[in-house]
Amino acid sequence: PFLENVIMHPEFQEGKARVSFIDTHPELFDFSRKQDRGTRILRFLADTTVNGNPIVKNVDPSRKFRTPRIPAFDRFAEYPAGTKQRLQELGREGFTQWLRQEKEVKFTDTTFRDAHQSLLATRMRTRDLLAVAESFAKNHPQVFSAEVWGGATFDVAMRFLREDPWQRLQLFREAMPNLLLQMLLRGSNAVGYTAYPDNLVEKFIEKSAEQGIDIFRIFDSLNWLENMKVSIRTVRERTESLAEVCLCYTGDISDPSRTKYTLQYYLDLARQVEDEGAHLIAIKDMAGLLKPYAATQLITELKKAVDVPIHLHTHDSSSAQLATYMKAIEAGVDVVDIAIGSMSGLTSQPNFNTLVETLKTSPRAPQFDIDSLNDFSDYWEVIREYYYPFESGLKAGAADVYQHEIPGGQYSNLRSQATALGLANKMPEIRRMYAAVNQMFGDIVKVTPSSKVVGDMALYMVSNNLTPEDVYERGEQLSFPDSVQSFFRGELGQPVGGFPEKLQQIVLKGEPAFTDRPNAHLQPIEFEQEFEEFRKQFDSSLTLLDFLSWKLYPTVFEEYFAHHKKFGDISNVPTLLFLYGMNLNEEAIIEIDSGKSIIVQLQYISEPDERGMRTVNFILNGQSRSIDTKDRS
Ligand code: 3PY
Ligand code: ZN
Repeated sequence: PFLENVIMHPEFQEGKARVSFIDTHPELFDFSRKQDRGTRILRFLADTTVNGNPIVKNVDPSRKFRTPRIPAFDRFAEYPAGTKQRLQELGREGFTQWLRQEKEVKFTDTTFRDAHQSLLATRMRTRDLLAVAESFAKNHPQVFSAEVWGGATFDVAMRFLREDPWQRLQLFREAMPNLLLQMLLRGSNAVGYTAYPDNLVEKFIEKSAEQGIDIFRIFDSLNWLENMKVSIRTVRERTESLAEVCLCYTGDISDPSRTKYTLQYYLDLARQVEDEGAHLIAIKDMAGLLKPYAATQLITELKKAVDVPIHLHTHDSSSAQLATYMKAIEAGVDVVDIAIGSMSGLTSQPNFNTLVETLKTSPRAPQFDIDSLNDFSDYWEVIREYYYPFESGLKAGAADVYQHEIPGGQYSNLRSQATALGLANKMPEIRRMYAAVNQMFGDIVKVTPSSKVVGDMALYMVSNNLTPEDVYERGEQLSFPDSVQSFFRGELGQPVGGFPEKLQQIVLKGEPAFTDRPNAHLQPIEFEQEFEEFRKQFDSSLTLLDFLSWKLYPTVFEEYFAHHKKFGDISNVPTLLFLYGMNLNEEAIIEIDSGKSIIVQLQYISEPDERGMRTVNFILNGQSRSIDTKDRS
């Protein structure tokens, strides 16, 4: 094993190993750790092959997959300078001034975050995202920013993919040193679904900036500015990054019968957000409700009302949003969010490639190499197929989004929640109930986590055959979902126009509710002491980043940690093996550490014995190895 360690070492392979090499690399003697890693991966492969990956339902064994092609790039070439360097040169104020004066419209690519969150329930693994990150950054340095982190990715990475979310960010930073990296931050809910102590949110922001985030897109799920102030201030004062603050868009400013979220409402909010210190303002149209002519109005008036650049985000659920972008671009929007062709459309962002082509001869046309963009689209088309069990089943844009107002990112999740409750056939009823619940709640802004509250209530009512009248009449006897109770207790903050009092009383049954910031009531974290306790409880090698993961998602982190102990770091197991296990005689090369790989072949699986145990036989680096695995079927 010692010789193997030497030969497999990247310095040795690149011919860089010198006489002192063996002395300066004590890990070469670390045989057991490496073997142990191999064993743990075999354990994972055996378990997944025998029992399937628990995150995958409805496997179609006849599916055929293609091999993805990474668009060509020069691994040894320097990265062309991009917005990252421009921000460093100009500083934050200079940078936003430069942006406002640019004639070309700028593009934020969401392929690495929102697109797969909205199309594939966030299940895309780091490995498949990272495979094209360097190529993308080298081929398309004109991109304004890449959204790579935040939203649901933090939770899903640990909960379902058993990956470390921080590592994903670090890898993106390394692979894209020339582009601004952007994340979605749920204000006082950080990357979670609940309020956290202010000093946890602050530390999270500081560490995220340190690990590579340049733009924090901050929103509050009720558009309650109070909930965003800590985040805005932290980004401004404790980092060099940009605070991009959201106006979440709901309703329809072009419909005079919708009197709650009017043009004036958004202009007032924009001025407040600017006064609070936003470097940029994002219109976060999470459900894709901003219609083309409404975009003309909104962008034109916002450009007059505030001095900061305007960034437009939408979801193409209705399939009308390319038209919205054309109108917004005509009206002077500074940046729009798009996703690579094969990862665009439907509940995801509008199509990057198509927008480049349609703008080609227009005065604000951006300069992108369309052939290369199409190569990236081909890559994603192949990779997307690997994740077919997570598709939402939506086949075309649907105009009923203007009625139900379900965010693109929630759509596919709601369907799987409904399926889990045996309500898969009731999606039309659920969508209609979602709209009815929104009205019962007083017509609220619906985006994570407030959208989850509306979704939970709709599922609860459909599964219990309840109408809104039933809730008002018999509500005292009903016990509502936790998220609904928490919402009415004010734990997400205050909705625009306040809570509907009657329903609040019915849900809370006399319990008191907050009227101020819920975070202010939470005990601050004692970082030094709690971090020490955390290391004692789990492992002394864990870092402050792990501690933050645990503080944000205690149970999810604990499960992730236990999985890691049992199966090791599985982030480099190829995705088809990770999701579907191995076929007999299949061979795979799996990197277990940088530059160190194992070669695994599946040879044989025994019948289960009387305890339900199967023996799974592999060849690992040429040697036979067997793993006993419980068959849980
Ligand atoms: C999230 O919070 O994850 C979102 O994408 C909201 O749109
Ligand atoms: Zn979105």
